[in-house]
Amino acid sequence: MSELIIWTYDWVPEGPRGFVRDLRLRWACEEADLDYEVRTIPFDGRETNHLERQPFGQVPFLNDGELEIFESGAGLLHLARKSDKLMPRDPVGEAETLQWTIAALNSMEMVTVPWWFLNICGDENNGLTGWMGQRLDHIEQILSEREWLAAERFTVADLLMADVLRVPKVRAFGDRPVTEAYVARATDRPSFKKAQAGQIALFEAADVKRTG
Ligand SMILES: N[C@@H](CCC(=O)N[C@@H](CS)C(=O)NCC(=O)O)C(=O)O
Repeated sequence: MSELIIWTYDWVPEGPRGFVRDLRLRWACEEADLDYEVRTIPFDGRETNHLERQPFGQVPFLNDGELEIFESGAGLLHLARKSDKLMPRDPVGEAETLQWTIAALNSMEMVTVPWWFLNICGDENNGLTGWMGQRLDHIEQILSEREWLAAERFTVADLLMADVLRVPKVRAFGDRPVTEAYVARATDRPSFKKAQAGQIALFEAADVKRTG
């Protein structure tokens, strides 16, 4: 049995397949050659059926032996401590990786997710549009000067930033070729493809069970 267990829903509708955040943890384990299992909790009743494991009723969460951890960012940093493939061990490389990991969550995703949500709700005057454009312009500039965000190589910070930026509506928001190439570079990695295929296969198999 693997020590590392990644938890996700047992099924999701087609739309989010390939984007559910357990993919971040799968991708990290694939990058770092860490052995892991995926287990599921019921999608139906998700608001309350696992609050003792994820206080907001969301996924993913992670077990590492006796240790339990929720929030995909926390899970990623936990995994990054196990392998220098995800985070360098020198103080400068590590600090750069940490800062860009937090930036992906707290400067980028904290804008992209609310913007995306208003967008899919059909808000024609999405008040976050200017803010969203500024953030994406900044990252376009940063990426025009470097291939990867930290330590001059792929790290967990890129895994997270690319996962935030690869959302189709975010990708389609304006023409930013450098960011587009960055997302393509990251998602072209075999570890991403394997992680994504694994997630999609799980949810497809669940379709069969749901429909009998
Ligand atoms: N900040 C959380 C967000 C988790 C999250 O949004 N999970 C989605 C799936 S990708 C979810 O569980 N959505 C169901 C819900 O919010 O009810 C993390 O990064 O782990």
